[in-house]
Amino acid sequence: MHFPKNFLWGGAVAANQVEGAYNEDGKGLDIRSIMPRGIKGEPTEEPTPDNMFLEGIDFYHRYKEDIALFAEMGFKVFRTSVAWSRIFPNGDDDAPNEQGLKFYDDLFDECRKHGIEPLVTVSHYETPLNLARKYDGWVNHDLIGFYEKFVRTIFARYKDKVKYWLTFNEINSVLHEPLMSGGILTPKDKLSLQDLYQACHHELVASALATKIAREIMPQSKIGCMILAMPTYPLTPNPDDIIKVMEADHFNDFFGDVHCRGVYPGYMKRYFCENNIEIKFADGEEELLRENTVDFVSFSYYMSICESATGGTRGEGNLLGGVENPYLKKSAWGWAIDPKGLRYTLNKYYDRWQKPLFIVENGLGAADELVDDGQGGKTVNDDYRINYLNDHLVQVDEAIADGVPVMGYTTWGCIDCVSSSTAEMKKRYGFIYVDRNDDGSGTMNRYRKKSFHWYKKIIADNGASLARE
Ligand code: BGP
Repeated sequence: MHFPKNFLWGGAVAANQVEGAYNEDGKGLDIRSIMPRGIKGEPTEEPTPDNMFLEGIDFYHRYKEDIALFAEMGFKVFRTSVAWSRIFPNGDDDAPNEQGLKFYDDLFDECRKHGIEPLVTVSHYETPLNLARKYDGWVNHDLIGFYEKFVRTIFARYKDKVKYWLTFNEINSVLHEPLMSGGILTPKDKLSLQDLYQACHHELVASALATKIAREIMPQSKIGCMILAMPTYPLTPNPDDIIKVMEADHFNDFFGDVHCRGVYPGYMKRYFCENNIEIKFADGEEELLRENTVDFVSFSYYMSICESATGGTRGEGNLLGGVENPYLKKSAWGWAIDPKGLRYTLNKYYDRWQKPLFIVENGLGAADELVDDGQGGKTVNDDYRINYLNDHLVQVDEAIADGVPVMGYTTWGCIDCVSSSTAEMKKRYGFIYVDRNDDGSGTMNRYRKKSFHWYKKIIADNGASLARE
């Protein structure tokens, strides 16, 4: 195996999917408070009792127990986010909420106590609801100022506790899910391309600004962008399919290109021109983008898709969707399982951007069954999850052997949490089972799954015991 000695093994969650305590200690509402069906249903006017995000898995009160379990597995790194509305309840408040700041002080201290390095996403699908209602989220240029205030506050506060930061979760997803990703309340079918791409511009500028501020406040820090990676394959060798793939890739690579090169690529200028989109750059924004490119590129990887110029069956799946690949099996939620696509992505991204890469999400969402473990306790025999993770990690190893610098790997939902797209508890990713059900029942007790013990071993021997075919 080729994993470097200092490889950052760990797991990932996001505040809105685990913390719960949605209105405690001065927290304001965020867009999740009105998304009881995730992206599969209409937002509600106000929070409703069937909304699983409101209580999450009660991580807010149980984080010590959970971090102890991560430490037991040997985590070197734990990725979570700072809930913006815990710090600035309305997003546009004058002063931060001290109780919110204190919570993350304690959380990061707890990680450090166990020798776990926090990896923190500044904005992970949890824009304060007031910013969505009053400003239509990132469509409005003012969001840059509110975000700037948020990052200055948390960078100054946690500069000695957090070294690794990500500016926006899956920044490219705003093109597909404007509310979840960009806090944009205007329905997607009514949102103009002009406003959508202007919102992207505002996020890109805010990301560069965060990078600049991080370098001023904490020169030792490492700042990354975060991209939803979904390799696109041509359905056939027809050159029309190849061009279709190239164009589909451009809409995702655009975000990495700006983050790594500091300028808008020519293909986007062409697209803007042909679609009467005129991106408004405020004074200084061009320099800001150029001078503040990222230290590393992080991404989520779950599946690949195909594209075709002439149709094909469009499959279920992760936010971007695409044409089904006849060579791949799918998860119970319709996501195509493609470990080799991860090696391909790592190579492609490194060839393109020449920056260290960090896989900050990967995993299998499945409906687990809690059973007796034969020793008086309970467990889940999740061999399917072990196989999925094993096969993906073998491909990470292959990419490292190809010469790609990979900083680390954090599995998604290392403890069961509320699904981002469907708002279900039933879709579980964790090494740790949480007794919580979609009807609101359950004790919230935690149980180690079979994969818990498997991952512990993989971390302990730095991947040496991964199974090769
Ligand atoms: C990504 C998000 C995560 C996450 C994951 C799995 O898009 O960054 O927040 O939840 O996908 O998706 P889901 O929870 O919908 O299965």
